[in-house]
Amino acid sequence: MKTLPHYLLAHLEGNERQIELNLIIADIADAGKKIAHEVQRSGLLDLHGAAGGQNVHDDEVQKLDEHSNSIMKDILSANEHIIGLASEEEEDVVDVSNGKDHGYLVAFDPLDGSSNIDINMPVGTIFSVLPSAGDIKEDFLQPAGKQVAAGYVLYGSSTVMVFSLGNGVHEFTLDPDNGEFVLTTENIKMLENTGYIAYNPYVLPNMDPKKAEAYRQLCDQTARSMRWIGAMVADVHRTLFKGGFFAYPSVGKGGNYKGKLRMQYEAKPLGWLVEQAGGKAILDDKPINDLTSSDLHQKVSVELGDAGTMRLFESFL
Ligand code: P6P
Repeated sequence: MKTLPHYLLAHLEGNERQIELNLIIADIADAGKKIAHEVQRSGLLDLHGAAGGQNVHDDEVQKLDEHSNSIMKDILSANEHIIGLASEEEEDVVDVSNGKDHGYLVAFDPLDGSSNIDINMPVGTIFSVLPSAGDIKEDFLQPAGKQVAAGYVLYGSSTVMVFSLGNGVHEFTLDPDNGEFVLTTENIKMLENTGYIAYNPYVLPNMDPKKAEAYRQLCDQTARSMRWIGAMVADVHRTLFKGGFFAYPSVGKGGNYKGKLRMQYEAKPLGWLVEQAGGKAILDDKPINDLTSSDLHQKVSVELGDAGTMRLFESFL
């Protein structure tokens, strides 16, 4: 079976940019291995629970959020091709350009779904890679379609890394015996009109009534089971492999609806990845690829899924 280094070398295409991107993917894989090691032992190392503080979203930061964020920052800031970092756990961009006027930007959620940690449910690291000509703050806000790579590392019953460099979506599984990521699924293509429905039913009364009705009709018309893991990275992984629908709509009172999911390092990378696998993603009710971010920590609504299920859903809007 092909290891990740073997796969990356075999797909170099001989151009400089591919080499740089492959080195970034290799570093993210290394960070994922370190985070996986901590996640597996979190209950033994007193890494459960809150770190005592809030992030920019006023979410309570878990100890493992902080730890994972440090691992990602330490490894990625040492990569000569990366000039800027953005993280759910960092209020502002982290300039690691060292005077270079071009390179790549990596936005990441170091540990998505961290409220699952203490109950041993899946969590994951999500990443998005964008090109930059030096205006780091501005270049992070580029549309999803400008991403040159995106993916995640999912810490579940096994640790898997799923990503695309724009030429197909591939899954690598961490072999605990030798510490290598091994190619386990190449060119993932989403099954259509099948799979599970995933959204938090609690939000229905607090969302746009027309969209709530579309959610209800999708459930009634498809009569499919519902799954809600509480970690977007895990729900999207299941949707990639089984087909289906994942959503987190804007919610609020009195028509003042606001998104919950983070555009930069949840919705943009995972939505783009779903589209790379033949699915469809709508962020803030717009097609994903042309949508720029308003700010680094913008929150949006997300509806994504296999192409057939999304066609049916959109017919109800
Ligand atoms: P709720 C995790 O905090 C997250 O941002 C997504 O990964 C997940 O899908 C969602 O929030 C869960 O939200 O309201 O069901 O806890």
